[in-house]
Amino acid sequence: MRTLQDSTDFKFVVKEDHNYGPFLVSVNGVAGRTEDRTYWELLAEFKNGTTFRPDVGVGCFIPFPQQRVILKFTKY
Ligand code: B12
Repeated sequence: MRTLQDSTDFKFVVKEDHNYGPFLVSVNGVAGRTEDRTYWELLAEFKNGTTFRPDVGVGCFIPFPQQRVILKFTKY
C-alpha cells in the first residue's frame, strides 16, 4: 500500500492501535466514522472469485501472488 501511495494517486491513512497495529482510517480522502458506523473493510479475493475477510488488519495481512485485495467502504 505504501509503494502504491508513493507511485500513484492512491492515498490512505492509518491510525496506530495499541493492541492490533495499524487501523485503516481513510482511503482516497474518504474516512470511516464511528458516528455513522462506517469503516474500511479488508477483503481478499482468490483467483476463483471466492472472497474472504482476513482476521488481521492491513499491517499483518500478506496476500498471495495473483490475489486481489479489496478495500470496501462499508457499515457495521
Ligand atoms: C468491534 C470490532 C470492530 C469494529 C470497531 C469499530 C467500533 N467502533 O466498534 C469494526 C467493524 C470497525 C472492526 C473492523 C475490523 N476488525 Co475488528 N474487532 C472488533 C471486536 C469485535 C471488538 C473491539 C472492541 O470494541 N473492543 C472493546 C474496546 C473498548 O477496546 P478498544 O481497544 O478501544 O477497541 C478498538 C479496537 O479493537 C479497534 N479495532 C477493531 N478491530 C480492529 C482491527 C485492527 C486490525 C485494528 C488495528 C484495530 C481494530 O476498534 C475498537 C473501537 O475503537 C474485536 C474482537 C474482540 N472481541 O476484541 C475485533 C478485532 C479487534 N477485529 C479484528 C479485525 C481483523 C478487524 C478487521 C481488520 C477485519 C477486516 N478484514 O476488515 C477490520 C479493521 C479494518 C481496518 N479498517 O483497518 C481482529 C484483529 C486481529 C488481529 N490480530 O489483528 C479482532 C481481534 C477480531 C478477530 N479475532 O478476528 N472491528
